[in-house]
Amino acid sequence: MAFELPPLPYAYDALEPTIDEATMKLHHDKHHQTYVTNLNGAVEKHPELGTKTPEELVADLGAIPEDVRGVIRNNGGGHVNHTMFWEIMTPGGGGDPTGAIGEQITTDFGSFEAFKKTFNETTAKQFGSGWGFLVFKGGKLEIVTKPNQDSPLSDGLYPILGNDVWEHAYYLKYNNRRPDYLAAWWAVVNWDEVNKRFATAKK
Ligand code: MN3
Repeated sequence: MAFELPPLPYAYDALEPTIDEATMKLHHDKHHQTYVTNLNGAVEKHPELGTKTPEELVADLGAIPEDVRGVIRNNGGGHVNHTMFWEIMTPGGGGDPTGAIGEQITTDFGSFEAFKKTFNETTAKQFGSGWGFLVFKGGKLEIVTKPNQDSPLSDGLYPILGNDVWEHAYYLKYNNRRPDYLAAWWAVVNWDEVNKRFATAKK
């Protein structure tokens, strides 16, 4: 197998009460596993793709053979997005953003509160399944939404953080209340990891 499901970096119940154990189990073990399985299925047809990282595959979809391009867009994207998602959360996370990302958020949005409001409102409006991402474009932070499992990497932009608004990410606990999930999610954000990703985005 070219690609493997990374283990969750904490226990399934570690993000309670923000994200419930049952959601984490299904989300990681079933949904993310399916993206990895389908990605491997596509790479089996074109073994040369297995020498690239999932990020490289998603960043250059034009270079992917046409017969598997859609599968890699969806499942390579799903793999990359979820791998980031587990890492940018942590038990005991949340609070105000620290370090360079904290300063940049204040510069570009005025305050953390204003940033959260814009991020939550923008992402709540994503029609159907998708993600809200924070990216760094032209020296400024920008919030973008993407449908399905599309990644900002495909636009040449590195996701600094992202929240999953597929119903599978929140429906068991929050039902149809996507804005409540978005508002609560900040309590588990791992700002150390987000700062590492911001440093990568600036390169
Ligand atoms: Mn998901």
